[in-house]
Amino acid sequence: MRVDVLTIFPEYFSEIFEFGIIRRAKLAEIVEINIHDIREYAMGKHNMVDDRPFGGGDGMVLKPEPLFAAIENLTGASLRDAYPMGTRVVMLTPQGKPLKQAVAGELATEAEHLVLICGRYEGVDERVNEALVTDEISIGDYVLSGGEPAAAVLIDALVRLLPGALGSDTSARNDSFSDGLLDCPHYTRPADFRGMKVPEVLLNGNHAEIEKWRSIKALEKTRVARGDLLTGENGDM
Ligand code: 6GU
Repeated sequence: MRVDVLTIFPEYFSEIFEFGIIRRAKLAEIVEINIHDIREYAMGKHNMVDDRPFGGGDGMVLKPEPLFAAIENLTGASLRDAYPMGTRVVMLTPQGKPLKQAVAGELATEAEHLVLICGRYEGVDERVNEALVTDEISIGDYVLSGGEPAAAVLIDALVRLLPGALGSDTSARNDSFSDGLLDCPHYTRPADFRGMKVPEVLLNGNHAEIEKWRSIKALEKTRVARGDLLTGENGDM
């Protein structure tokens, strides 16, 4: 998968993809991540990327021209219907569809080339969404000052789902949310730490018993922390 990130703060990403699974996936050429400064596509001697909102109001709005130029350069098209197959242009915005494991799974499977636009809190000219953006995504019901942390979250969630990115292919299947439940608790040595003991069932080597215990604990955790996942009160889990 190729990922291009468009941002006005490229330095934000200088080290964030240099650790753990993402770093390994890059080295194994499972994913290529390129960071682009929107300002490099800005016109005029002042390289203006934002301007005051029509109709008045606070804050600045990202101008359409630099984003159209950047997307045209990265995808070869400036209309979303003309992108090559497997190209998705994602706007990170609190107005987007909530990111869920199923959304990450769909993107990881379908997208070969992903262009991520980091929006600003104040906004992006709506013509970018109308003409260029295939998916608007939010990472949760809270406001960030920009889409950069959200882009990093989305990339992390996607890369670990790409074939070969994880050590064993069972690890992603057992994650929280992959079956609509939170993950079960985990323990490692020592079996007795300051009098706090690891549950006996995990020590006896009975794998059927262990799986049963894990299912029960996952369900228990889910009921306590995220009852909405069980009642279907939550949208698309
Ligand atoms: Cl994607 N962007 C911003 N600015 N705030 C957010 C968000 C994105 N997702 C949740 N809050």
